[in-house]
Amino acid sequence: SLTKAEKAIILSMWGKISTQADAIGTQALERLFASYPQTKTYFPHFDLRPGSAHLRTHGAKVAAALGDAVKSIDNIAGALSKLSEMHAYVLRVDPVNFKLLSHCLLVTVASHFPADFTADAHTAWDKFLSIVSCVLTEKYR
Ligand code: ZNH
Repeated sequence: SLTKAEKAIILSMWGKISTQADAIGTQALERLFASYPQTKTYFPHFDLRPGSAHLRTHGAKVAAALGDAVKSIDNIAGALSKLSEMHAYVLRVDPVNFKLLSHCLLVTVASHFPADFTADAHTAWDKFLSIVSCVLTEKYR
């Protein structure tokens, strides 16, 4: 779990990220589909060209869910429980894909905030995103 110092890093960086969260979510998805095109198979009903309305709407939703997790950093499982059921029972996304999206989110945050993205910040974000991914995949059977 996250240390006090790691939580402080996430909270303080989210303060900056939140002003452009939609763009960051969208860019992370663009990286996901460009670098790992197999992930596109979950979105056959979307226009996945960079900057499409679908990408921007979905990017904003993913970012909002991360914001909910940040706001409830001591109870991420509680904050994302509905979303967890949806990913397990309805969407059935293979858990390997969460590592790919987490990586793309990490790279996107790093590219937007290079000065903040120290080794400690890298560790904190990596741990935070893996907790979020665990929560979203824990109901799979
Ligand atoms: Zn997911 C959906 C989040 C991952 C796929 N998602 C979704 C949503 C959200 C999310 C918020 C919306 C919901 C509603 O509407 O209610 N995700 C998320 C997060 C994450 C994720 C936070 C991590 C981090 N996903 C994921 C992955 C994948 C996915 C990895 C694959 C690849 N999702 C998905 C889909 C959907 C979703 C397919 C549906 C879409 C539509 O709209 O249709």
